[in-house]
Amino acid sequence: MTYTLILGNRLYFSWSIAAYMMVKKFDLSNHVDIQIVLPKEEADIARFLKDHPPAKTLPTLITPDGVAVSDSLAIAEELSSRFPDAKMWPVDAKSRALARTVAAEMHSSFGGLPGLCCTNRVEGVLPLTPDGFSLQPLFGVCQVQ
Ligand SMILES: N[C@@H](CCC(=O)N[C@@H](CS)C(=O)NCC(=O)O)C(=O)O
Repeated sequence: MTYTLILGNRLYFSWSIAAYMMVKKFDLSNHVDIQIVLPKEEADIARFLKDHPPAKTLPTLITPDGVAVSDSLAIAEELSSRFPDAKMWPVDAKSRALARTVAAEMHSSFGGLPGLCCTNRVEGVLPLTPDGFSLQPLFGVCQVQ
């Protein structure tokens, strides 16, 4: 059973880097084929993905049963359900609850962050201003745990 993970260029596409790191960190490379979109296709990603509705963004995971999962948190949840041995979420219930909180918060609450701190692994990362985005309390709780 092979999954296909379609990614943008990992030098610039932060959402794609996140999905790529999931596959590497949890040792899923034997199950997940990585396909990188070519630069000439980056301008119209929705068109590139037209054969995989409802996907319109990268990363997109195509499951062996043909479902296009096209949101990085949904990809994380789907891989976690399908590969329980990988233990993508912490096993301990309290740690898992916190991990889910932080992942969901990061995913839904900081929409301006990618625009302010563009990912560019060629030229480097721009300075982060965590206070402006109230990231500090979130990270603080994680450090205490
Ligand atoms: N919520 C999505 C966001 C993904 C996203 O916005 N991807 C951008 C590239 S970094 C994209 O594919 N944009 C193409 C478009 O909007 O046409 C996720 O978590 O994966």
